[in-house]
Amino acid sequence: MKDQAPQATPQTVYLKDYTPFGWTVEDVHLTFRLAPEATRVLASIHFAPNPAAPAQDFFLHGEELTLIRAAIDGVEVAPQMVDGGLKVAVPAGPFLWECEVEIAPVRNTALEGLYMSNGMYCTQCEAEGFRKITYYPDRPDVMSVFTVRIEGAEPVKLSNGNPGASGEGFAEWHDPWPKPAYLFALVAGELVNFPGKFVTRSGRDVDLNIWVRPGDEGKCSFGMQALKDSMKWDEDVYGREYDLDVFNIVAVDDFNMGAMENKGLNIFNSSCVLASRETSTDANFERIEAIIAHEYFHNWTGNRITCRDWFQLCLKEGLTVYRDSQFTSDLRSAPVKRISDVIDLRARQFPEDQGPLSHPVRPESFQEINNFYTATVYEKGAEVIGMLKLLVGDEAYYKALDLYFDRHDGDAATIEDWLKVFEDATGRDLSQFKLWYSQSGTPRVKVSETFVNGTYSLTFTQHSPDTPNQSGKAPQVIPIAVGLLNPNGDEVLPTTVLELDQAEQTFEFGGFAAKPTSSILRGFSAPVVLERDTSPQEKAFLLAHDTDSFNRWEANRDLARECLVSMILDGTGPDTAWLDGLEAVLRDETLDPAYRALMMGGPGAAELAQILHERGHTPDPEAIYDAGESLAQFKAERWVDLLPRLAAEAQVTEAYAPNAEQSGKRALGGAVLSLLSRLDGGAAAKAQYDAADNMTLQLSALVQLVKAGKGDAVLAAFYDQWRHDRLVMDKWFGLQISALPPAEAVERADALTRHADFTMTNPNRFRATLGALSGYHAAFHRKDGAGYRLLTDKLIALDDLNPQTTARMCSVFQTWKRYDAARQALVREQLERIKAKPKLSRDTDEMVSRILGV
Ligand code: B3K
Ligand code: ZN
Repeated sequence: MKDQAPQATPQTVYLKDYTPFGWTVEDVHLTFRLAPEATRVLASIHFAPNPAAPAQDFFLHGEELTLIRAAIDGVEVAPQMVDGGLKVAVPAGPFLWECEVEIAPVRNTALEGLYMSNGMYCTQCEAEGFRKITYYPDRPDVMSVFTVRIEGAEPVKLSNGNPGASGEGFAEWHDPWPKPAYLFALVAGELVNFPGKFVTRSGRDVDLNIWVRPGDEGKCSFGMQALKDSMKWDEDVYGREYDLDVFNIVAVDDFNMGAMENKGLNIFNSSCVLASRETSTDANFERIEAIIAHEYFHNWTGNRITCRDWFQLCLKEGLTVYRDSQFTSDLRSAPVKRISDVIDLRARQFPEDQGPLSHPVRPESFQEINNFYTATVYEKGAEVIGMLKLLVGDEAYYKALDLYFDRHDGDAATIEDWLKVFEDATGRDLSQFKLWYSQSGTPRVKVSETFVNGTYSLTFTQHSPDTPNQSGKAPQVIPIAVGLLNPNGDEVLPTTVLELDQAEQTFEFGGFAAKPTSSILRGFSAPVVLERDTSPQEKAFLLAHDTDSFNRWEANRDLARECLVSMILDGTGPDTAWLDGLEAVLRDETLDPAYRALMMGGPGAAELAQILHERGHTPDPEAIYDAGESLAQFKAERWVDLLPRLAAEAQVTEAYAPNAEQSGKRALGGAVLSLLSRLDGGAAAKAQYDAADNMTLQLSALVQLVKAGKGDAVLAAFYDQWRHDRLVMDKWFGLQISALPPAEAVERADALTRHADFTMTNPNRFRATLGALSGYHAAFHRKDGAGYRLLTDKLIALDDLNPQTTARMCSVFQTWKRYDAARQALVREQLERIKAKPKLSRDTDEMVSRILGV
């Protein structure tokens, strides 16, 4: 029997339609006979009727599989091939399903299911990739114990759980923890390991390994330490221990995302685990540490407790992002982490929430679930947990978490289950809070103040604008952290959390001799847009005095934003009062250099475009770019005395370490260098480049040299130095696009896509090149549409190879309606060109349709 399972036709799936699967899976035995063109997968699965489910046909998912043989209780059967899988008549009681399929990993460029990367076999099954490996009920609420046998000549053969027997040409693995199929993993190839050990607090010895291609062993020690730190942190803070004898991490070059939390066998994009001083920047190190922690933390929040269905994705992702942010805050600097997270939220989640792709943290329908691994589900999902913790307090939060782990260990759970543990642990009614999961869009909070007879009042109103498929939203519970300062700058009301739960509400604070100044939404206590009419003097006062480090930074950002907006709209010069206030902060050596580096940054071009649009103006990308350039030039000239002083402070004299302290100094140094290079024609950058013994300094110098028009020789030298290293070459591809003037960047990106080292099949290289273009506001939105056209050409070509990465990158068009009619027409033309592509993938089709609003 040879039957090719057809591709599933697109259909919309709804949260409200959830129905349990009609059978439970008692155990799964899989045998893989590896061959690049023709891998055989033999499955042997015991099913039993699920008494909790309604009657239904026996259906197994399967896509792009060639069925060789199927049998029930040892008798060969001929299943009916249907859309997205197969159906077959089964006995009324328990039965054994056996099936053999053939797949071709070497031809799998979508990087979903079993595929090959540089000769290595690897898998990616979340969300719905397991159905490309064998026929199976590929849904997260079907959990089972897996035993795997891998046959092949590859020296290293890995799967989930603990190792079993192995010998010439085979290796066996057994995972005792029931899991959904999306957590299945297999890796086989010529790999070497960087080993480590961890002893859990109850005394279990765990063998740790980072598996890499020969030659990369020297880039594993940082990741190994991050893993050990994560294991310890989860024990100390959440009381969670690891539960297997081994924990394996594998680095893979071709991967659609950062990493994947498969049980006991995490698979990582090599860019998110390999690190060395020479090849990785400080930012790379910090990201690697956070991603290793994130995937490790999923062992409890995701694996031991998983999701009932994919609508509940934020249950594991929002919580795990929240946990990894806590980890980074504890290991590094909490204020710097908070500010960085908010910058990221505003850059990635706000545009999503305020545009055609807006969806609730728990979406209610989808066509392709891979399109919903979004900043809303992840980052806003984490913000929702942060708000919950603020509302119930730390002690109640950890009590609720203990209850969650006790009550739901081994479950496929829902947001209702999650909120119920908080209700049970605290006695609070969370029905209104639950709106954060179902209402999309960014709430807008307006605040006004009065001061009468010593009583200071703050009146808040909240409003959530309409979003696709949602209008007339109800007021949400919004925790607003507030502090008050007296005219001397002393704090007269320490941070207090106000609970805004009505459309309009007033809070009073009595007993003041003089009108205090309020610091509102401290620590960015809720993911909202705060609208407040305040004077520049009041902002300057907060910049000088606020005791909340986030709001001090925020005051500066607001002043920078207003300065840039008037430069863009009115052609005024920079606000010198603000710059003097900022200079005083920058000169304050008691402040962390990393914090001061953040103060030196302002709102980016895309954020300014959004603000202009909100205020009823049509953003002009060229004017935004020019204002940014002239402000930077003005700062450089005004701070001619300050810059050398800061540069001296930023010097690191000890041996390189990617810790918070040193990285903060180098971040400050980088910000200073970008201004200095405007004055010295790149001389300091050249000196830094020549002396650099680490990638952070080498790269920041190279960027400035390219900006100063002195990059060509250095770019060539950099290429010769690093052409053997794919991850460093990704930086080389990206930086020369983003550091060139907008007029040259599109042509450079185009030329780079024809470079011998460019490849469409490696997502990192594609993202490094086309992502640099689409992230460069003035270049991407060039008036002649060249940026839109180049990206579209490449997306159309990529869709046949890798739908997931194509669809994800389409989201750069989500803001198109902010721009002028001519630009909108140019974008529409490109979106329609993608829509018209023959055999457009389900992933890309859904994204483009949503962006177009059709
Ligand atoms: N859970 C994976 C993401 C899977 C994405 C599938 N398109 C990594 C993570 O969030 O940890
Ligand atoms: Zn995750």
